[in-house]
Amino acid sequence: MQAHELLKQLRIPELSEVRDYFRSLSTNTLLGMGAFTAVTAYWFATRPKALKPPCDLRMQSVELPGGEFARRGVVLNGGPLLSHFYEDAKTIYECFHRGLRESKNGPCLGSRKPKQPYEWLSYSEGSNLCITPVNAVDACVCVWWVSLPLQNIGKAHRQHPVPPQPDDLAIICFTSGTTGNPKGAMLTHRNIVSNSSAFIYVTKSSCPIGPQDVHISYLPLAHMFERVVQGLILVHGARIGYFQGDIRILMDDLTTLKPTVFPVVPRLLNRMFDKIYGQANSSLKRHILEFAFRRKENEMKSGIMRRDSVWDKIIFKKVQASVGGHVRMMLTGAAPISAPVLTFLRAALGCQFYEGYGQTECTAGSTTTLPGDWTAGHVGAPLSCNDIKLVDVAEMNYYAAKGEGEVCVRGPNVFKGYLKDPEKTKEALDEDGWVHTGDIGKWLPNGTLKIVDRKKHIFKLAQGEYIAPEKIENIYIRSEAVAQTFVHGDSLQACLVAIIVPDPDFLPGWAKKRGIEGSYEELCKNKEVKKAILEDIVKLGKESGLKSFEQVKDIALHTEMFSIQNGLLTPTLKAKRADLRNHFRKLIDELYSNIKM
Ligand SMILES: *[C@@H]1O[C@H](CO)[C@@H](O)[C@H](O)[C@H]1NC(C)=O
Ligand SMILES: *[C@@H]1O[C@H](CO)[C@@H](O)[C@H](O)[C@H]1NC(C)=O
Ligand SMILES: CC(=O)N[C@H]1CO[C@H](CO)[C@@H](O)[C@@H]1O
Repeated sequence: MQAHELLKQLRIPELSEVRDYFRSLSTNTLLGMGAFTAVTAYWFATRPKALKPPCDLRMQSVELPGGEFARRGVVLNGGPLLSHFYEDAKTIYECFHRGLRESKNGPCLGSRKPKQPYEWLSYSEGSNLCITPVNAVDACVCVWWVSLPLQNIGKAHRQHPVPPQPDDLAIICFTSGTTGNPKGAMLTHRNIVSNSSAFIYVTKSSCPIGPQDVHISYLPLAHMFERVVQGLILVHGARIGYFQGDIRILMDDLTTLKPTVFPVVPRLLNRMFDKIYGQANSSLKRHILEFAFRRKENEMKSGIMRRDSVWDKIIFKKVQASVGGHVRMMLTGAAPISAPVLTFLRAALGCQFYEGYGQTECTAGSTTTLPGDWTAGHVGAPLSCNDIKLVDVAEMNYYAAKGEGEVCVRGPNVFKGYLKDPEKTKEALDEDGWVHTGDIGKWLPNGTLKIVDRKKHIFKLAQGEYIAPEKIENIYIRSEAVAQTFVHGDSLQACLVAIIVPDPDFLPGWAKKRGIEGSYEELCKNKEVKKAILEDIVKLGKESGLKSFEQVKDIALHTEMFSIQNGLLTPTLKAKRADLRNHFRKLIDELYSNIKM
């Protein structure tokens, strides 16, 4: 995803701005206490109270009886799983009508032309649009709102819709998975409403959504994540503003729309992080940035989240302005985010920033971090619409009895199966209604879940070591020079290699610091650049605890991004590993033959 426009304006203040701030303090204060102490004292004096969390954060989930080691969110207080939050909103259709009443038929859907303000359709105008089966996005055929037997999809827009029931089909979301043919996951109204409701349930007191809220919609609708957030917005009568369709000018849409709700994906967050750090390019600036971050991090540890501290005023204001200045709630999901990046951006953006975990088969979400828990490195507690259990994966040495294993999810958000594919359905959904996700999780002592590994994409190297390439890729893409990576190996080879797509926006600056200049294409052909990137990712790998056989021995640089269009990514932006392997067969063979020589 290219978002350099969004990031162009992220910067930390010039020294002169910090100086101006100090100047604004009275001379007595400065002489009496020293500027540094003054700032710290101001921060301390204006420190607000922590948010009241929805449960004791030291124990966020409890084990259920039955000997299966299944766990349920503590927020439910021992009650049953939740399938809706509002009595009058049990289907998406009803959610929409509730939004209409809540907002008194206020603005609902907005879009804009270049350099123009947003134009809004009201809820009643929007209902004409929404109550038709919507679009085929990226192969994802999505039937929104209406419930009709499938064979009738084509007719649906012409008929007057029949209000659906909770168990009626709402969407068929085609997930191609990372291997094999696309599978159409069948999701009902109850599935979607339960996920939105679970989130409302935990955030209702800390971050209530209302008609004044604005959501920026720019993620592909193929992401159930985006749809579920839209459900959350509509049921409360808030509004949805669409971006202009070009991620490179998302920045402009953000500052025009001034959204309060901003869902994000890790790739965007990594770019923001790199950009902010990249601009703190003198050691003084870096120290100030680190110092401000540490102060805010300490506040977050005691549950405080805000953006009116002195650190926000002098250091982080620009970052916050770059996303419009009004963001109250952010959500990240869809892929793992590194803990240091999430913690830093929580501090910098100062809004309630939740991390969720889930998959299409569970309607996007199965866990979320809780309000007041601003620690990173876990994905939070089970949502109130599902239980979670971990099951043994003996071949990888994970055992449920030790609190580790494959993550399985059961509850009203779990899908009905894949369209016309009983075999695949049986693989994913067992007889007792548990979805087997293929992710490996681990329970932390405070009842939160940490995703540690992936079951499917595992292979053995020639000597028999197990390799989980996605874990390695997630570490390597943290390199500023790297946009995308594909790590390859198989049981015939003794080591790993990777295809790397360098980041077009960052590579030139990164190489320049190492004394190498040239266009993006030239740099990608340059042996020195390749060597420097290899060294950088291996260093990152080492710092992150990769074993030596988990590190790549050689890489090839490739200039074209893996994308949905060229068939190398799924509609939810995951790597299609088998296709990547075939596509890069020749390069991979060359890499191995050079290593052997
Ligand atoms: C540091 O960053 C500023 C912009 O924030 C830029 O103008 C300047 O050239 C950079 N200095 C170095 C040494 O990279
Ligand atoms: C939960 O436990 C993890 C791992 O022990 C820790 O990193 C995190 O800070 C804890 N969260 C809270 C809110 O105590
Ligand atoms: C809107 C909403 O509630 N969506 C949630 C679905 O589940 C994911 C994963 O926990 C959350 O991040 C979403 O917020």
